[in-house]
Amino acid sequence: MKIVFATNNTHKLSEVRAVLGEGFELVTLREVGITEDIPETGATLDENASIKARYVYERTGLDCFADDTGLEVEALNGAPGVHSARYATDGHDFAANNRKLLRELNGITNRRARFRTVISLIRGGEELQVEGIVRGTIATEESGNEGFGYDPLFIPEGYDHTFADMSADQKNAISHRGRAVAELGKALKED
Ligand code: ITT
Repeated sequence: MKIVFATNNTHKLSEVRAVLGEGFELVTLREVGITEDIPETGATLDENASIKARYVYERTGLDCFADDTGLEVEALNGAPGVHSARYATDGHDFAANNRKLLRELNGITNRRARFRTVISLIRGGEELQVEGIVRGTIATEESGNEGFGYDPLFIPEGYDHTFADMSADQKNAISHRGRAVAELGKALKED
């Protein structure tokens, strides 16, 4: 089954490919001729996932899906949340974002956080949303070289090491995106 995944993030693409598995041919934005950044103007993850998926559908008419993900930190009232990509700077500077998060949590003992992924799927013009959540805590220093973004600081519940210390398969088995994509896979297989 051919479907466009509306992302410019190559880490996401390989995670989603691994979870969806055989049977789905993921087509990239570049492959359908969309090279510009899709404006993410929504106030929530749900709105942004929808905006990205609709942008692609309106231009291509193809079945497609988009995800929007945020890290929600309890002691920071849910920040960085929908602003996760541009927390410290205007660009996607993962290292600067992680430094800022550590600064903001300096001296704070409540380190509870969660990653939330919302996926908007548009199929035959009909839109459907699924979600995946993983709870955990923010470490006091970075650890690990795998994954991307906030992975070196996020310790999932029930583990004593970060997502960046895990293999891609281990992260996918328990992660926000892994869970959301598993739901997406079910929805795609249903009809
Ligand atoms: P696209 O919009 O092109 O898909 P993006 O990197 O902007 O890519 P998001 O808006 O969904 O993706 O994610 C916002 C930020 O949240 C992202 O830049 C990372 O810093 C962080 N993030 C997302 N998923 C993550 C994950 O699985 N592990 C760690 N950090 C993640």
